[in-house]
Amino acid sequence: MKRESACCAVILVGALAGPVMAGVTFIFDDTPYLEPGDSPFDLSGPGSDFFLEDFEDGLLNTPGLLGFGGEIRFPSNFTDSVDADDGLIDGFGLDGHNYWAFFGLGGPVARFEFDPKVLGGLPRSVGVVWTDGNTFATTFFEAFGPNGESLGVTVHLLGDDKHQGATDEDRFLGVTFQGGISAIEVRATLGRIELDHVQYGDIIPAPGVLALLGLSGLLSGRSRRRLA
Ligand SMILES: [Ca+2]
Ligand SMILES: [Ca+2]
Ligand SMILES: [Ca+2]
Ligand SMILES: [Ca+2]
Repeated sequence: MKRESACCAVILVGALAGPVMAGVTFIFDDTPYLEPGDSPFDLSGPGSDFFLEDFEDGLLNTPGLLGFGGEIRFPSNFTDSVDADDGLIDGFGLDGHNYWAFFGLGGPVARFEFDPKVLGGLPRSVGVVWTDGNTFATTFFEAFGPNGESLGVTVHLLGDDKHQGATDEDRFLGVTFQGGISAIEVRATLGRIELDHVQYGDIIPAPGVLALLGLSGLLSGRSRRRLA
């Protein structure tokens, strides 16, 4: 189901864990995300500038994306990729790849940052798919603005007791902000986190980047899509 961003701080399903910056919209769709078509964003339409990192090449390598707190998980009996990535929507993601955040002090933290020098600005729409975690964990999704300021946090109870690639509990976590998003984090209170389909686009030129690199050429790559 496609959804357009609203004008103000709204979370469609779930709960806000604190104040939300004006103009920020958090998006949580409490239905399974099984393929790119389940994204609320226009990932592949004409003029779309979205990038989609699905990790299926074994690399985190879409332009301007940096990952922290985990590593890529390759196909195994416990890998939990987005269902369609192995070529078949069959209720399992064992044969795909994802990003696996380790246990740390206070729980696992997966962080993705967006490089304005590479992107020519910052994405105004960002999402990620949660594919597995501890049954009893509380999960937090936080977004950060152009100066690293928190745009808000949402809290979710997502885990079930299946840890062998089942996909019916996979959920999209997203955010939009017209001022630009510099990073997102997914945290949990227990266990590990498996994530997939980091997606970002609707780039807004960052004034600081323009000043640094100059106007010429920065916007030339806006009409692009990458599936890496
Ligand atoms: Ca599958
Ligand atoms: Ca994948
Ligand atoms: Ca799953
Ligand atoms: Ca990749």
